[in-house]
Amino acid sequence: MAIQWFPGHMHKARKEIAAALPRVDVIIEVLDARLPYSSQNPMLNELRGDKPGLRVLAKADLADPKLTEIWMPALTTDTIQAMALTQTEPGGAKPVLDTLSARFKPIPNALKPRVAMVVGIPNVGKSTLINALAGRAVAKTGNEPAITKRQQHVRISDHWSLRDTPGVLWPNLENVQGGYRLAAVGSVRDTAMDNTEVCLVLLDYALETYPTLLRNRYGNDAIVTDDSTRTLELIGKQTGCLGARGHVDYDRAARVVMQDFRTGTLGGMTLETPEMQVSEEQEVIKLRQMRDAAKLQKREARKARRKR
Ligand SMILES: Nc1nc2c(ncn2[C@@H]2O[C@H](COP(=O)(O)OP(=O)(O)O)[C@@H](O)[C@H]2O)c(=O)[nH]1
Ligand SMILES: [Mg+2]
Repeated sequence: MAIQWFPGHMHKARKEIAAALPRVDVIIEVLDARLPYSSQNPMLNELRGDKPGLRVLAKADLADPKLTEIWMPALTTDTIQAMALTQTEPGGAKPVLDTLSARFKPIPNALKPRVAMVVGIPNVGKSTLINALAGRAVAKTGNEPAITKRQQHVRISDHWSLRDTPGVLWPNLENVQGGYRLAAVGSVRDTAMDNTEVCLVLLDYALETYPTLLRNRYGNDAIVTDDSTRTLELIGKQTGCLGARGHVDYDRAARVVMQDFRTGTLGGMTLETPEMQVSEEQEVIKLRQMRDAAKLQKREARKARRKR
């Protein structure tokens, strides 16, 4: 399901969205309620200008409702409205249509309906939303970017139509910690990350933020709040993930924990807070500056060598 992004993909996706935007009245940006920050596309804010937008936090049923509340104002701007959705419930997408109708009065005697476009990273719930709004299965399945030459529109109400192909964008990959969280929810695949590593990052956070959810699932004795490796080992024993000579198979144990997390079996968890976003963004800026400084130094050294 997850796809890997290469510069060529990103360039193409960016060009497609930019080309479509002039004919779009509202951008519906689908985010993962568990990752309201890392599931954003780093380029979209620049592309959208002051075009009106809706930010839909999908998979709200898998997130922590308290944090979803906290995130709402942080995701809202003068032109962007935020809402949380559980699309697996019948009528789960209705608030989107209601908001579109409430926010944009119909144009009297309009010949054409207004157009909305759904965008977001892979696996976040775009197709589910498009199909729910259309009232039937219209969205192309799979995560391949659009290959249709002509944009197909579907009516979703008297005054609105929707592109039936979502704009597939890449997530925020510059922040390493965010990359692990995207892997934990299953939205990116990185061959350099193994299950155990991803799971330990998830467990570090969950042990600090949601220890009770872990205790409820795996038993009090399996949870060692200051040691995620030990906790994973105990969970492995607890759930029978054993390999040669009865040693815990960490990879299998990690899969069990991530499966429990992804399906919501552990309970609603949100992996990011607005404070984390601020501090991690500062970290990324610092790293960028260091990288630029190193590049400059190399260039100067090369110049100096050439002069000699
Ligand atoms: N639990 C839950 N699952 C959802 C929700 N929205 C979408 N999904 C599931 O997430 C997966 C990816 O959805 P899809 O619409 O194909 O994502 P896309 O790649 O962005 O088009 C599917 O298995 C959906 O059933 C939601 O609100 N809650
Ligand atoms: Mg899709």
